[in-house]
Amino acid sequence: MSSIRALADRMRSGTPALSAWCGIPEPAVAGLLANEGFDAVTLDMQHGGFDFAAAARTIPLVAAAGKPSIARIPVGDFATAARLLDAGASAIISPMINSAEDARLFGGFVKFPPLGQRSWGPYGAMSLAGRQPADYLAEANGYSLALAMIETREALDNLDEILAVPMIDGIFIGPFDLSIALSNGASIAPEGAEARSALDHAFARARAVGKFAGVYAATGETAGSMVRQGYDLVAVGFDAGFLRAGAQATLSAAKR
Ligand code: 3PY
Ligand code: MG
Repeated sequence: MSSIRALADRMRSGTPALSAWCGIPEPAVAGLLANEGFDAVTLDMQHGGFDFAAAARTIPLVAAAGKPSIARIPVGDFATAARLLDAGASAIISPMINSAEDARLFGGFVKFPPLGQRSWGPYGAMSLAGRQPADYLAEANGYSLALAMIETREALDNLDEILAVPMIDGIFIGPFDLSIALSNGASIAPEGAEARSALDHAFARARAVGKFAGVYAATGETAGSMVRQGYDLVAVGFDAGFLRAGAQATLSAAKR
């Protein structure tokens, strides 16, 4: 099985995926994390330093470790979603999807006709998947996942309509932005009661219609509780945080 389709296959079989989260636009960093026990690596082009060229260089290195890559695109940059899939990404996380119209525009770049309007040119992806054009065209919509980020009040209000868009495979909840939105900018409390009840609501709505539910978790403990709750995809921590935590633990042991 190629690493490209491993993410969709895993989540469809009901086995949750734990993803590392990378913002340092250096393929070696994502490659190192891919060789750890993560099931996938997410490359962040919204708040992380990845541009398309860095992501396209990173995806084959993650695949060399047998792992699928997920990419989060910048807000509204839907054309880049298709280029990342061409380069071999398995899923695209699109931030700030607030309406069914946003979801349709996004999904149209992820799925080939008849579902969407993705244009042909998956040369990196076909090589990584070991597929010929006809096979890839027949299969790609099934394993190129469109995940719509739910992280605003408007997105919560329009959640069922977003979930009903056929090109959308699932949602990915952003607890940080959601907590800022729900408190009208007063606080950032991704673990707070208001954010947790919104998360539970979004999770339940995705489940009710048989679509994937993903979420970002800042810590391993939170990620564990999300996995136990039944989320299909949990992205945890971030590369710079792993570096800092490792450096601080090592130095404090050395200075003890
Ligand atoms: C959020 O929590 O807002 C996110 O975007 C997580 O990455
Ligand atoms: Mg966010």
